[in-house]
Amino acid sequence: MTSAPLVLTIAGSEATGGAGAQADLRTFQAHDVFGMVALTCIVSFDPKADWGHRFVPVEPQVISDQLEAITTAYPPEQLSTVKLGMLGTPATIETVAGALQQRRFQHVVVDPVLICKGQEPGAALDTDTALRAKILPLATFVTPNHFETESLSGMQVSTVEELTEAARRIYETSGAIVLAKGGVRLAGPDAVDVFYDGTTTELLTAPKVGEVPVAGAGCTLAAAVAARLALGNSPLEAARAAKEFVTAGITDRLTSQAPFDVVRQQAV
Ligand code: PXL
Repeated sequence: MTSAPLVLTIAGSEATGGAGAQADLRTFQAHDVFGMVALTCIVSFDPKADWGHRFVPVEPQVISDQLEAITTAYPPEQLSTVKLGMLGTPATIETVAGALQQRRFQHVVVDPVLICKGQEPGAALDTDTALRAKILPLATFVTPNHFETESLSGMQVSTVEELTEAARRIYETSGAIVLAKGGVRLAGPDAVDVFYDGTTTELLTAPKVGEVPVAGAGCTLAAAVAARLALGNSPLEAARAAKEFVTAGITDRLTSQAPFDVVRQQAV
């Protein structure tokens, strides 16, 4: 028997493997934690339509079934960390929130994926509302990107000072530790993310690797935070290590016939 920690991701499949559950599992493996997936949706890019998202949600009952199997197989003392990625519909959010209320996890790392190209704007708004109301209150750690940070904080963010203020606001409303990602969206030579846990504010900074966002970076960062927490790191240590991990993966990114590069996770 080995005692490698366990981590669950509740996330979607992105068929080409750049983002979603595939990126999460590779990240878990790179950290030598044992990963498992409850699949929420299947995204298939459409090369005939500018690589837009074709999005198919998994039936709520099937999501519940997966979570039942996982949480019954692995009791809380064995599986205490969960990462949430794309949920995609209000029905999925309802199902996942219900399951997380029944089975409490010590660490609930939420990547608050708010919009998915190819979804109806109306549906995305419903999803956004449901995510705020039902998932954020259950989060212990949240990793919003620039767009999500603006949306969740209700403020415009174009400087590191504003990103810091926005991270504090999200902490105040959610109670979750925040790692707000400026990424390539803020001007300047560095990709700056802000960590805030109610007392400590820390800027995590790395030189930008190009100016174009790389697919799977958000999934990988949140999954690396989850893996590190499962390994017993403090939230701040987890954030620092996750930033290094994703920066290395962006540097070593994979190109393809698709119009975006993807993060390539490397063993730590
Ligand atoms: O990176 C956000 C994301 C998360 N999960 C899935 C996705 C995407 C973006 O394409 O497809 C399944």
